[in-house]
Amino acid sequence: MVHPITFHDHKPVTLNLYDAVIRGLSRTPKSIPPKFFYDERGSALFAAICEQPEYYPPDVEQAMLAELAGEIAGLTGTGRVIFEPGAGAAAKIRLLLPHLKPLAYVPMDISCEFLREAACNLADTFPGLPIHATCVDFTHSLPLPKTVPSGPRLAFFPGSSIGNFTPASARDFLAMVHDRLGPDGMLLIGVDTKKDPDILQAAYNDAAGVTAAFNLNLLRRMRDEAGLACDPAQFKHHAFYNGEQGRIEMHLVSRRAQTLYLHDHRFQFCEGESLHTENSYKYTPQEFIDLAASAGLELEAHWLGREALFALYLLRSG
Ligand code: AVJ
Repeated sequence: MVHPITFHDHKPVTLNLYDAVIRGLSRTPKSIPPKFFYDERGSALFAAICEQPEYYPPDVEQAMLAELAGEIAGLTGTGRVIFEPGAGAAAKIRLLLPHLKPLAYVPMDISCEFLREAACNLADTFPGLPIHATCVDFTHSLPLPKTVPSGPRLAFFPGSSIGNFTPASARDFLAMVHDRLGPDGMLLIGVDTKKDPDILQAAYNDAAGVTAAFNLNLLRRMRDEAGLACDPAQFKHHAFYNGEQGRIEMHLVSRRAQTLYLHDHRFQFCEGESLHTENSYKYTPQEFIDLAASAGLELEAHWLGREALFALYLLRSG
């Protein structure tokens, strides 16, 4: 069967990791953007995190999407062009496709081979759906291929990926989405809620250690792809809820004083010093509705999942 897939590679990462390592390790405190988690192995590890019992978001969100798909389609109508920044395995869109009957689907992801695989698998289940897989760093741009048909657009941004941005950059990102939506556009976005810190804490410290492996994979990548001389075993995973900032923070903490070398650069770590790898902001419904409004997106509807663990918002570009 001929699959109607086109693939557009904007070469998102290879050029940037080396620079990001040098810049990130030179800063105080040391930090590196979470998008570098997602090489093929990192994307697979993230998929494994989503299977962990402590990591509730995928479960709760998928149950919501399955239950609400018809209602959502009633509000969006059918025949839109759907684009999904950070589509990953493109699992969640499957729940919506039979109801939303889009003109085309544009999955966007930084992990090219992972994206290619996901697009092929999707095409097997939904033959006849035009898929325009776009490999891109969505924090920089949201390029829709020229071959995408014209029609009203729907952005789909599930999984609380928005939580990786600081609130100020989240607003900039939402404004960029707003821009891409054009007239009559809509955004369906999944956002993690504020809740009992113990539940949050457990979600990022699963007993099987998959989140720790995901975090430590970044060091392996910095070593193998950027050439940083380091031993991942000399760092440990640390994740906690920062209540003042309303965010989970993930860090890689140095087990001892050590110096890491990269060509002419040297980076010193004290014992216990951390490399900050991720923020995951949590929002009350009112906080998120206000944030969306500040980017010009008006609330159409919103829903809370089981025990208010997760929220879905349908917004209009207005
Ligand atoms: C993909 C950003 C939503 O913040 O929960 C999961 C990534 N990191 N466990 C999140 C993640 C550690 C995830 N997001």
